[in-house]
Amino acid sequence: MKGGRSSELFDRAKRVLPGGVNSPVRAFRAVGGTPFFVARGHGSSLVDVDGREYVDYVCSWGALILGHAHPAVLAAIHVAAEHGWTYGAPCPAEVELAEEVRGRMPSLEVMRFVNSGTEATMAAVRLARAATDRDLIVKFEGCYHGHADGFLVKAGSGVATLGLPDSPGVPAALASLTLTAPFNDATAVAELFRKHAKRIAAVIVEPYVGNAGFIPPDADFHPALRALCDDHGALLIFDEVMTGFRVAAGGAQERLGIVPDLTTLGKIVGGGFPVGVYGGRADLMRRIAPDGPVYQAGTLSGNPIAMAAGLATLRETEAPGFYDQLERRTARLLDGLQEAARRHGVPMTAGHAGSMWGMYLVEGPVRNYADAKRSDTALFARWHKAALTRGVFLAPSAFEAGFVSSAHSEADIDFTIQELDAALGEARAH
Ligand code: KE4
Repeated sequence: MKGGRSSELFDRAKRVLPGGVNSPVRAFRAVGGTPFFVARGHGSSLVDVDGREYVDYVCSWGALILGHAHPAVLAAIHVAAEHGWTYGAPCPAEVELAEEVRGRMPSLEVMRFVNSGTEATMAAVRLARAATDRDLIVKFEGCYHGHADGFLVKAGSGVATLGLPDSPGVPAALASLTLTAPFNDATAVAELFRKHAKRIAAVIVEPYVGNAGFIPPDADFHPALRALCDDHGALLIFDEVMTGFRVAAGGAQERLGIVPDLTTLGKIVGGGFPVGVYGGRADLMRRIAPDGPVYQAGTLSGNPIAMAAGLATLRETEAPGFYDQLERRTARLLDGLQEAARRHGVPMTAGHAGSMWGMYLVEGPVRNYADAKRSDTALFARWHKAALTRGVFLAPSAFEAGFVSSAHSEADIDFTIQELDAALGEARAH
């Protein structure tokens, strides 16, 4: 966006924040232009400081499954805040939310709340290493599990968006403890187990990859990972920070019928407040201090405001037909986009699971990160910019997923298809 208050704010921001942002992908580096600064969000829309309105498909990177400022969440926060907002001592809300999570995802027999997805995956990996007395971790190219040192190896999300070769500052000794394989390639994982036998503590995976765009698993991929971990005494960690309560009421593990040993959650579980969760088999989680010796702690973990927001959010998603309607609207959106791409002669590979979706501007199939990188990122950047001028906010990267919330109406979907169609025509014409 040219000029206006966003530009002024961005100039000020760049003097005090790296790249003018508090998370790299927000800087629009991959799509160009100046990021808009948000004045307010309501339902499915964001309004920027210059008064422009956008239908929002970022939804705080998947956290806002109910959309912005949902009244039930707002009311819960208000009630909670009247009584203070952090105690540094146990409170009923953290027990209630933990029981709610376990009710939805029974594999989390025991869990611990933290303040971000990064903290959750850090702790889950530390626990896996302690429980197995092994050091190596397997992750998949293009998957992102937060910014802890060991995960910044062939990572997705902002690392992929900015084309960063991993990250300086991660000691080679630490990076060498992270092995990688292509997503959907169980043979490559079997080979890693063959070569590294009893040294692999865990395999950590985004069950549906959302940090390289949207890549669904082959039907036999996760069963193969489950079997390989069982055969080799390693733990299977489902990183459901994005897929949890998103792709199904019980997350990807419910949709796929896989029981991981440990699961990490974030985003939706806090209703847009800073909450992460790691949890799983009781025999593993009982190793966490103070029950056991594996240390992990956090000043604001389980605070009553975040717990109230998470609880109110999950309860709203239990409405009859909630997930079916989200999936139908998402499918309609993608059908519209694919039809538009066909008419404009633009190759597009699109997919979704529940209301998590993505599309690549390339002929399919897209089964892994190498395939995803064939996407026409220059055309995507032009499309993104044209979409913004038409009031549609897509993730500012070809390597991020999009999200539909329950606040996205049928009229929003119609508007989006119409405007993204026109925007794609514009982008292609250049
Ligand atoms: P946070 O530390 O950002 O709360 O969570 C890290 C994380 C872990 N695991 C998965 C599967 C994730 O998707 C994430 C965070 N997702 C990105 C969106 N691609 C966060 C957006 C950003 O970094 O600004």
